[in-house]
Amino acid sequence: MSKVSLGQHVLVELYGCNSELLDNVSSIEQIMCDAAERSKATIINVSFHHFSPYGVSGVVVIQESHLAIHTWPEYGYAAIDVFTCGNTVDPWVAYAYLKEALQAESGSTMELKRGQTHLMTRERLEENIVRDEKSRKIQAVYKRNVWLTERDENIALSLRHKGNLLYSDKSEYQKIEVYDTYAYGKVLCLDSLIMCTEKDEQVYHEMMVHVPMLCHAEPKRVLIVGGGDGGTLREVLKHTCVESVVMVEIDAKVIEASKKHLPGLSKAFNNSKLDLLIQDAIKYVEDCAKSSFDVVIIDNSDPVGPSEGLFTRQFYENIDRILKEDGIMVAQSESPRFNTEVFKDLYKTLRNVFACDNVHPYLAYIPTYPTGMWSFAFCSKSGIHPILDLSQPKVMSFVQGNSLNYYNLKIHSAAFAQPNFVCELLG
Ligand code: SPD
Repeated sequence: MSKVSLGQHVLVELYGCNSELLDNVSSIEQIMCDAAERSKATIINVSFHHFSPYGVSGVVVIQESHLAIHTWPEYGYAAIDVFTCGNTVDPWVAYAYLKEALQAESGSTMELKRGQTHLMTRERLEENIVRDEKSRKIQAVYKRNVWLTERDENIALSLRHKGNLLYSDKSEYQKIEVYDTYAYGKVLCLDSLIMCTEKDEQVYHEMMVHVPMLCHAEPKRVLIVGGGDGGTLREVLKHTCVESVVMVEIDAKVIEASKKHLPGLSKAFNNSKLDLLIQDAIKYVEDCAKSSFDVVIIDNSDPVGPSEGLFTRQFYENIDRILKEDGIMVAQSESPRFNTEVFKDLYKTLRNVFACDNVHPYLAYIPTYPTGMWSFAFCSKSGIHPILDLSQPKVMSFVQGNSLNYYNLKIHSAAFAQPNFVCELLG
């Protein structure tokens, strides 16, 4: 008896693939769609995710079943399955193409016959009533469904993006990418971690800058550590009393990516008050003269890779030294919910350096950062209090004169209110 099946399911193992390709969600999506089309399948929908730190998973739903992939860039390995029904689609064409496109050194396959007809009996089911011929046709136009996912082992945040990366490069410090997402506009990622999105970057940058700048009597000289996207600089320059800004960013490619794709953030880079230094801020603050700045803003990335050294006691001792007597420093201090240990350690360090009473944590709500709850550390050298010493008329006139997205007088005070669990973390 000849054995006929409803479908062919080819399980594919590809070894020694190009790791960079395996970690690029847009390329993987494109290659999988090309494989489907070459094997004469009709694509219905696609859904692809990138995971941090690395790896891509995705599926191409075809009228004749599906193609799916899971990649392990760190092993150069891809697990793929090509499931086709009927006899118009050839899964072996897809296999040959995928092996070549992913630059696999070796591949192996296993074929399963799915739905063996001699083991089943066919029932007659009523067909759905269709009113016209048009509605019978399956739409050949599919919607790209590609996702950027930032996650650790327990929590993930995904943003759907338009498919092709706008910018993708590797510097000697990190991987830099810009995605175009549907909900949050363009997104800058460093080593697959979201740094800012066009839609909610104002929250971060306004809170990071206006809180210390408006607490200081007259900030004339400002230092920005990091901040390569330009958002912090843009906000600092809204304060007309500023005479000069030194910005020390380690990675010129972050600035390049922002200038190319995030004009709303990077528009202040050609301001004549700016002295832009591409160098390691740790070294810069070590060499910098005592009492050089009124305000220092630490706009660093998370404490992995190039930013690790910006969370140490030695670094903050230097910041303390280079601040003037009435100087103020603000540092982004991660999420108390997500980066709990880093948060606790950082505040311990800051309290040792600036004295406990001179360190004031404050919060803001940034949906695209892990947990949405983000914190900043306000540290003053001479004991300036961020609420008691604030000139309310000054804040109101600043807010009135600048069309801000998030910051205002009430937010300023409210931001320093701590939920109980944060108070506990801080001891
Ligand atoms: N996980 C997000 C940490 C963001 C810290 N800095 C962002 C830079 C924006 N200028």
